[in-house]
Amino acid sequence: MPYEILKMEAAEGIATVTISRPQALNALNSRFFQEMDNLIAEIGARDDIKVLIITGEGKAFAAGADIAEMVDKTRDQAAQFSKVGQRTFRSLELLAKPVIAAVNGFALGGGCELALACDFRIASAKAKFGQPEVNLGVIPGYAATQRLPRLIGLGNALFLLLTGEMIGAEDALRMGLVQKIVEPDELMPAALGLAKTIASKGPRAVKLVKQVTRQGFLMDFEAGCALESGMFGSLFENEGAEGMRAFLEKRAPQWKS
Ligand code: CO8
Repeated sequence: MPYEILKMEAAEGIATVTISRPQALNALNSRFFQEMDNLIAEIGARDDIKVLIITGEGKAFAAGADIAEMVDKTRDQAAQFSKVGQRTFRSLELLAKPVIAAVNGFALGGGCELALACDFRIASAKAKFGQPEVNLGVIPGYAATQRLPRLIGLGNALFLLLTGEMIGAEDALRMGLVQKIVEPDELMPAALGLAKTIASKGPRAVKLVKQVTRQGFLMDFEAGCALESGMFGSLFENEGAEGMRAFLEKRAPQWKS
């Protein structure tokens, strides 16, 4: 299936994917989810891509699920639409490569939920975040009710979910919703800089940090620690040995991808 909404560029180990439906503020429709599924599979299979950046074209990252596509759905169709999106965002979250959301503008509703499924978020000073579903008489359907409290705490999550209020980048930073704010012109250079930093690290260590941290977050503490020890040990059979030896020999490590 050719990509119509998602535009991908890949260079130096970094894939940048731009949601390009600016006439509808990058509202997420069925086609977006089909393309995103294909893209996640493609990036997962490409050894040359170490880090994924997602951003949006124009003044929105994504202004939510496509309201025009949703409006006439029956109860069952709407529940199904929600499940499809949840599955896609979960597979993005489970992708064995770090994913950075470079939030250029409106990240509302499903658009904010997409950002939540990324590993971390950097925001343009112009970015706006919100879960405005209650304004429309609905609730989030792509797991904001689950991810948001885990990420920013129950009080902050319920504030956003219950008021539908749109917040700016500074408030998002204060809540821990974003990790960094930069001037609009600096957004993509900053995202690429962070991606390159991560891509320069031991690739297996990067993969395991994401896996252990994400899995461990949903486990009890002792089980998470046991998972960490096992994965820590596994690195001594390959790149951990190289990284530590390179340090002692005062040279740059030679990673195998
Ligand atoms: N869906 C469809 N079209 C949209 C959406 C959207 N979410 N957002 C904007 N658009 C369209 C507008 O209709 C408009 O189209 P047209 O030019 O044809 O009239 C175009 O984009 C430009 O939008 P505006 O003229 O409204 O631009 P403004 O700069 O004046 O306003 C806003 C920008 C404030 C972002 C405004 O567009 C807005 O409020 N958008 C809707 C935001 C929203 O409510 N998002 C949440 C949607 S619900 C959701 O995401 C639930 C997710 C879970 C679903 C689970 C499956 C069932």
